[in-house]
Amino acid sequence: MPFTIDSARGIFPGTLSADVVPATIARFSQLNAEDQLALIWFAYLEMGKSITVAAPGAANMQFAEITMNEIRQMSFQQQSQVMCDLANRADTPICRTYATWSANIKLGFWYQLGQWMEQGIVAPIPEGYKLSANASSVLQAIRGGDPGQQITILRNAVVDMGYDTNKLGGYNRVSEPIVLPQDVASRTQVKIDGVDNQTILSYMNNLNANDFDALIELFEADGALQPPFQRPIVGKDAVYRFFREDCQNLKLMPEKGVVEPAADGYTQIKVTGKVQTPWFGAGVGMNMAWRFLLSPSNKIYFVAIDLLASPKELLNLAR
Ligand code: 45D
Repeated sequence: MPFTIDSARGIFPGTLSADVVPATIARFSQLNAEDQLALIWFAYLEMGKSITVAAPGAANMQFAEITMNEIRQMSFQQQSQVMCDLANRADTPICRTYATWSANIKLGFWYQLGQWMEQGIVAPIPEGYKLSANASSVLQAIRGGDPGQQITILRNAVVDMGYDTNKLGGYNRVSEPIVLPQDVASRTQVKIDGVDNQTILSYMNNLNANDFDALIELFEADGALQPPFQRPIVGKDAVYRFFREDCQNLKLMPEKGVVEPAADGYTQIKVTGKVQTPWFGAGVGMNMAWRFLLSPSNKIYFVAIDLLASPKELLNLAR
């Protein structure tokens, strides 16, 4: 084996990812809970002026419903406490429940809370709340990101809240219902300038069609996928679960790429283009790169998905 997952992570080292995302999240997590909540509220309001977030479907909200209703019945003071607990990653029943939810359920939960805050059903951020100097400077950093970077910062902030899953012990993961794959006749096929490798094209087309059964067969048994700003997810079972839990209804719009031979019959392929999330649809096109390492049997041994630092990076296909 010429590669390990660890060495594969280093292919196309010149790829510049959006450092603003982890840097901002690190600073955000140092703030106190009140500042965190107020900051997200202000960031969310500002973003809402230029992009609209789609309401989650009822089927996706059913798992958060019991908790949502519980919160709805509480006094303002109790509601504020729940939100602070989530930001503090406290050990409470609600923080434990929250920890079992997939990213999209967590986002749907906050989406609903945000609506209720606007409607006066849930405790608002106190009128005239003044962010600390540090929090203002984190908000300023968020403003400096492009829309794709901004929504990724918000998403990561939400995903990090609640009780630590590592401390939960065994638990049942809760995610949205699985949608059926799109029927074959109505699928669109991507075209990638510079790439005609079938595995790569099938990867994009199957993910776009929510066809996770076909998609996972493109991977080596010990293959891995590295989502933006995360550690690799290793092995077919774990990657398959990730696809089903976190990757429905994405729209991948790859544009161009480069194919190069690597050691011992492996092939490295870098593709750049845009990705849309169902939360914002065509309103936000995230600038992305995929860095694939294919085995000699043309299966995916490794793929890293990066959120790019700037649109200029879409043109960077250098090795
Ligand atoms: O705390 O090839 C309030 C993979 C205030 C798969 C609030 C992929 C208080 C393989 C406003 C109420 C998945 C890796 C909070 C590709 C408070 C693959 C609420 C990539 C929290 C391409 C805030 C996919 C709210 C990608 C409601 C890159 C915030 C997907 C809502 C990226 C924020 C998806 C939302 C992203 C953010 C989605 C809805 C970045 C959604 C972001």
